[in-house]
Amino acid sequence: MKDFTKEYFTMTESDAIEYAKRHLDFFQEDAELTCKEIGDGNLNYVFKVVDSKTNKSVIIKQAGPIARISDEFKLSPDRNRIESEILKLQYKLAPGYVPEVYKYDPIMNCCAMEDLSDHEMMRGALIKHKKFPLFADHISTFLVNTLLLTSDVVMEHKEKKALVKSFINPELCEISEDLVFTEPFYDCPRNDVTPGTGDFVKETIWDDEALKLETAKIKFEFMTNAQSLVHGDLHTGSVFIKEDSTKVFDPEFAFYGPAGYDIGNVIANLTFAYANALFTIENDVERQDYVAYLTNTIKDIIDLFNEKFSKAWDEHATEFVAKYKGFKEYYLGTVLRDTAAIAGHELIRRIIGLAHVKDITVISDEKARVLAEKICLTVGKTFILNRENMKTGDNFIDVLKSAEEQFLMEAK
Ligand code: SR1
Ligand code: MG
Repeated sequence: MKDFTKEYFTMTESDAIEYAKRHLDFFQEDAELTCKEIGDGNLNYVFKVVDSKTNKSVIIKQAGPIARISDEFKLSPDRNRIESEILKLQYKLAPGYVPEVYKYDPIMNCCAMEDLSDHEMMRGALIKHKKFPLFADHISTFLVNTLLLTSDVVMEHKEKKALVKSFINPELCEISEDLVFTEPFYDCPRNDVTPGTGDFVKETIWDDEALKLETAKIKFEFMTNAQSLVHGDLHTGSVFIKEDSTKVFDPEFAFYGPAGYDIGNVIANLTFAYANALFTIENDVERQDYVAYLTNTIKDIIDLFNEKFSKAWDEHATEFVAKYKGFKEYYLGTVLRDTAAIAGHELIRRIIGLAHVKDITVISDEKARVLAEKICLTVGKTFILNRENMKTGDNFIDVLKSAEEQFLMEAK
């Protein structure tokens, strides 16, 4: 029998059953447990353990020592502590929008949490062109609560600094520094560019010195602006969703960084869904309807974020200078600027860099996929260069519509 209390090892499905029986106070003595490893992310092992008698289930998530996507990434399994701790904190800050964590185990570097099998992964659902009319309301509340309430605007500054220290996440931040901010902007061997998009990437991204200068400024913002406790990887694969419920999970990239990092990732990943819809829905009426749904969702997220942030600031700000006339507007303006900058980076890095998104890779027609990629790159570049002017939902949508128009015209 394996000992889970002495030394870390990576678990198999049968180990996870043993672990659940002996170390989780969750199932009854006579439970008949089955287990399946269901992880499809880039880094971890996710075991779903089910009692076939009662259908009761739990998720055990274990951090492995190397990334699944590539053994070039050696990662401390301590990221599981970061993930467990931030999930517990966000569960309090944004009740209803985060799964419940039952246990964190620092020896096995795993945590046990609520099984959300009645939800589906949002990216997959969007690729199936499903609609979630409550998402904009849910995610904007999640973003305002987790980002504003962990900032110096609201928190006692020494307590906030203690959190900054506890969420120092150097290895996972290094992945983002490389994959999001550095590698997509030069001909890095780790990039993975669709052949038909190659010339466009060279001309419009790699050879554009003005763009590269802006990406350098934004990278340093990412590394030095300890503004809010961010999720750090809030793409649509980090959201479980159903009609009336949204749950944000997988925050192992969490650290104190610019608040716009999370909002920008949400906007960019909805833009990938938008590009997918443009090129995969054949029926004109259905396509226009779904594109309109995504357009409104993106617009609503920005506008609701603005509205709720402003209200939450008035209710919760404790910092003395937060009440100075004009400071809230200035601060919110910088968050939106960073949102556009990060949305731009996410849009570019998922097309050029190592880690792609299914919304785009599932577009089977090569010509259509290249067009979708060019739209994403153009929107991303415009977000970065025009970030100071991006303040409302309409500002974001205008950039999207004009890139779409440009490339659909060219395609005709
Ligand atoms: C090596 S990990 C590649 C990507 O997967 C994660 O979800 C992050 O987005 C990271 O950049
Ligand atoms: Mg992940």
